[in-house]
Amino acid sequence: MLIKRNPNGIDIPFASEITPRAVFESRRAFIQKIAAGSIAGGALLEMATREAFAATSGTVQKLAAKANPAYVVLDKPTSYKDATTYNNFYEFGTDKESPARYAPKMQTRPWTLAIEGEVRKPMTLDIDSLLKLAPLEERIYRLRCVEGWSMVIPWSGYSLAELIKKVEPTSNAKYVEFVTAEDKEMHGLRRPVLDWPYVEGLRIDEALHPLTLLTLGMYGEVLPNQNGGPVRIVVPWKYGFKSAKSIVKIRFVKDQPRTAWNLAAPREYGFYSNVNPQVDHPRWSQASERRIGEDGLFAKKRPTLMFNGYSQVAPLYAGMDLKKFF
Ligand SMILES: Nc1nc2c(c(=O)[nH]1)N[C@H]1C(S)=C(S)[C@@H](COP(=O)(O)O)O[C@H]1N2
Ligand SMILES: [Mo]
Repeated sequence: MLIKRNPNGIDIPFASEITPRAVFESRRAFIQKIAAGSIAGGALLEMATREAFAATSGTVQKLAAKANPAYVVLDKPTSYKDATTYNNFYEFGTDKESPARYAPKMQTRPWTLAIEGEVRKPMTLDIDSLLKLAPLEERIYRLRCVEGWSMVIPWSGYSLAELIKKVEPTSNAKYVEFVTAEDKEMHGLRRPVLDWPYVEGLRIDEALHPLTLLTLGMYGEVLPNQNGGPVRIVVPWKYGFKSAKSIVKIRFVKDQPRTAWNLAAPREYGFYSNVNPQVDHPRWSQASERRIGEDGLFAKKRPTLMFNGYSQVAPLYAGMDLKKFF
């Protein structure tokens, strides 16, 4: 996001993976069956998730989560390898490869998440309590980075609303702020790239929307640190940077919180940052995107969808000028 790039926002592609032929064939058969109407509902979901899981690490701790068909996009999931080696996590360095190299060294146990501010029941929860707070669901979401690329990731977690209910926000709680850890392994903190710690925020109704996911895992396993382990937020209708990684604090506040990217470049990154193909970034178009894994020389870009395709959130912004509140 700081790096100068061409107007389409394409950065240097990493070594792309070629889909093995067998996977490709089975996917084609799968899609033909969907088209013919011979697969539906649960079976469809099960196949989609099995495919997503085909290439996990195999070494990371498994995490049981029940697929929630209401929150599954049918786009082909990004390979586990791409999702865990092409990351934005500036605390570990500003290039795409550094998070995978350095983040695994961060200690994620013990880890606590403090929930405070305008709530009747402030609490500090460790990862085991977070894992038990509500049933873990598997959801396959699109993630659209403001830089112009996207992925499709099967996350495990539950609606942030489940946690919000437990702490009982007061009527003063109009916004929610998320604060990322400052860890000794985060060498990026030594450089003033952003005003550390990384902070993000949502309006309370956005935070309460069932799509907003408190995330503890992906691909059926514990969340890798480079993807925001042990706990992060995922807000799929907003640009990726709204989905703060490795959080240690959630604060309920009265006034719109400061956010790291808005502080760094207010003209480029607004508080809302809803995915919107009609509102260009000042330095590049947001009309289309490059899906990671489809980035061969001749791969076509995909059109970017309003709210990243999550049109159910539109009522949250009824009557708002989304060019002004970008
Ligand atoms: N703390 C923190 N959270 C962060 C970032 C970051 O640099 N620091 N990068 C964001 C950006 S720009 C994106 S696109 C997503 C990427 O998530 P992923 O690596 O799991 O795909 O994380 C977001 N969360
Ligand atoms: Mo991003």
